[in-house]
Amino acid sequence: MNKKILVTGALGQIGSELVLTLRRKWGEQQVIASDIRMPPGAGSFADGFAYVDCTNLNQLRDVVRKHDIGAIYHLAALLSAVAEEKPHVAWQVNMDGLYQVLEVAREYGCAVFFPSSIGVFGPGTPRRNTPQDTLLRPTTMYGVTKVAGELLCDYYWSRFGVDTRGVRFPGLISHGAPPGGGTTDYAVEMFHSAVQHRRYRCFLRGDSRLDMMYMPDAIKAVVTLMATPVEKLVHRNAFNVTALNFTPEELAAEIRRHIPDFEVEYRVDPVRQAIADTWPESMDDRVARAEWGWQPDYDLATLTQDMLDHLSNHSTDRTTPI
Ligand code: NAD
Ligand code: AKB
Repeated sequence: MNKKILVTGALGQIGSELVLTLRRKWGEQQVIASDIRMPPGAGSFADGFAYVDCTNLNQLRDVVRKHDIGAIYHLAALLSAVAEEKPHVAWQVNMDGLYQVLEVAREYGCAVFFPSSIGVFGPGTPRRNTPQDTLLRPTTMYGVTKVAGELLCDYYWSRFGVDTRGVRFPGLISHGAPPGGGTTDYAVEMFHSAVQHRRYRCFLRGDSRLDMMYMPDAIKAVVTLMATPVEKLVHRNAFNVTALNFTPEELAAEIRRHIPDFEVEYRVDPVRQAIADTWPESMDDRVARAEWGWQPDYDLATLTQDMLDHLSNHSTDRTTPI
């Protein structure tokens, strides 16, 4: 590969792991990480890092021209809970940002990866076995920007031939960079709190079942989809992908198999609970499996074991005990 890759929002939960994988695959010099935060200290992120605000067309153009970028993995966004707190900012970052990225991709012939979300679904969508092609009427600003984003990516492909691709991720669980303010963040927090404090105060009801995925599977999905020959893709920008689903009570029970005295208190946040209540319990991802061979590796038991192994070995206190 001669042309380089640009990752926007690269210091976030997904980007901080995706950049490392892409650099291992394509070479250190081939991947430019960018964000509106600066990377902490020296290290692999500080090399090959560019400050890029995705809402700034000139900054995007400059970095794409300077580094001869051939593909943009556009991860910069506000997540569901933060987007409900700041809907105007969410529109600017999630919609204006994507629009500028697509414009630059059109001008410079770049491919684009755009991560959509289970946030595209709403109260009218079937919550179990949620189909690939179904009603998309979300009730959150996050969901509105994700539905519009999927459509905009489709449009740039059909109208301008920009090679846009994307998936609808469920909640992602990882032990690296902390999640950025979503509804499914409870699952990540629960692991950290279990290891550090043996107790956790959960902001969702104990029986709130949601689709989830471990980060290594999410990274595998991105890399596999982007490597798929274009003629195999029909859906392009909005593939349902999932790996597992569980409730907070079920996750706590699985953690208790390793930490028997772990306790959870449920104190519901009505805003995030209302969001969770409109999201799928289990998506149907057969289209992704058929079109590009999607297949997750982790189930709840293997994810839990791996998370606890990592967190026990590198304990950092980033959570507040109840
Ligand atoms: P995150 O919140 O952890 O990271 C987002 C990054 O974007 C942050 O580092 C932030 O500094 C940066 N950013 C914010 N505004 C910016 C701007 N104007 N210009 C450039 N950078 C900016 O998010 P994430 O979890 O890594 O998610 C990445 C993408 O994947 C988002 O589009 C998100 O909606 C999507 N997604 C994530 C999940 C999940 O569970 N993490 C699930 C579904 C979809
Ligand atoms: C969020 O909760 O906002 C994200 C997502 C599922 O899109 N984790």
